[in-house]
Amino acid sequence: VAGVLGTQWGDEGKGKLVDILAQRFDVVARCQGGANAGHTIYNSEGKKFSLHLVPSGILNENTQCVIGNGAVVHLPGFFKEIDGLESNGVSCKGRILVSDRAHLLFDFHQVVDGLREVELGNSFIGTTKRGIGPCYSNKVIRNGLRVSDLRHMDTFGAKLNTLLKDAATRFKGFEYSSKTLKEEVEKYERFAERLGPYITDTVHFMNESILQKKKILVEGGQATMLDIDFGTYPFVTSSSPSAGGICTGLGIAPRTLGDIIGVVKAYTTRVGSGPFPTELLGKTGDLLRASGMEFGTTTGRPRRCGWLDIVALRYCCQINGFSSLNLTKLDVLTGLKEIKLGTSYCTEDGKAIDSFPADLDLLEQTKVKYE
Ligand code: 2SA
Ligand code: MG
Repeated sequence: VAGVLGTQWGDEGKGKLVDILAQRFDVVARCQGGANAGHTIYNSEGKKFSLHLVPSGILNENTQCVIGNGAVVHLPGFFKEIDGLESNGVSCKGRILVSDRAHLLFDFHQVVDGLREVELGNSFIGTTKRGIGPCYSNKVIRNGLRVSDLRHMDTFGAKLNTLLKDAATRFKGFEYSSKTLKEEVEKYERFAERLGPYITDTVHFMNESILQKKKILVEGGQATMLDIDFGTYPFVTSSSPSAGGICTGLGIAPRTLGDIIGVVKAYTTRVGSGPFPTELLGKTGDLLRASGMEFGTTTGRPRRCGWLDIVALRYCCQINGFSSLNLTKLDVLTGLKEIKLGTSYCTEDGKAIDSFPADLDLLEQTKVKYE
């Protein structure tokens, strides 16, 4: 089992690497996140594809794709993505397995995501508003619905009703009526039927594939600096995009893991709020954004740009134990007279900071030393 993981704040170019490597793998799997990921890839004919939940391996016709238990699945979006792929000649039938343990992400999660952001005012997180946080919240508080619940449509409505009522109690702006519930349940009855052939015990599938010596590639979404545990909390996503997430998100043992490749962009970008020690706010930042085409795949948002942060990268290497790094977008730096690397941090009064700080106040005041 090999993995491709993001080492910064996402958008390092993981999708492109996965697409290239997929030709040598039998299985490509997602272990975390949902449609907040955005992977832009071009096929051999130069056609552009923007993938969100479907693993990038889908463009390679011999690859089997898995959406693991650690991922969250928004079915309307999933089917839209599949329809888009199929209408562009990419066959998905029988090639995507969706874990029966994965949690379902509903439209209402997206609404709640937006309401939470408004409520946060100036300290908003800058989420993709894809409902990721609210869906994982339900998972962790243990009242979420999973793909396997689609096999029990008789109790589905009552469970969903609890979630909708909770949201209506919690948020003033949340509109809810028995009509919305009824429509939603009817929609999911249709989805249940359509998803049927995709639903799989992927834990069993993954472990059988390992026994059969199939080659498996795990495609990370987001990145370690957005990890719920290791990232710049609370300005993070709600899943584990680090190496540990491969095991928990697919149900495979640590000792089955082989090469873990960290993808690192030759400079740094970040979308959304939160600390970014090497951020460039002036002309150089604008230049990187323009020549690197740094706009979100999912939301189209302009990305914040800055120099490569070696302190954060070192921290990320400790957590993931990469066997190699894939340096991307080096060409974007073409023409710059000076290219800087942030190699150490210190406090405002010059005291060295040895490791990547958990404390956001400290991080905000951090001075970066460049080479
Ligand atoms: P969320 O929606 O709850 O996961 O947002 C929480 C934080 O995680 C960041 N995040 C991302 N950062 C970069 N790329 C992501 N995917 C898309 C892309 C983003 C887009 O590949 O371009 O299109 O805007 C991604 N997904 C989540 C997010 O910005 C918040 O900081
Ligand atoms: Mg991306």
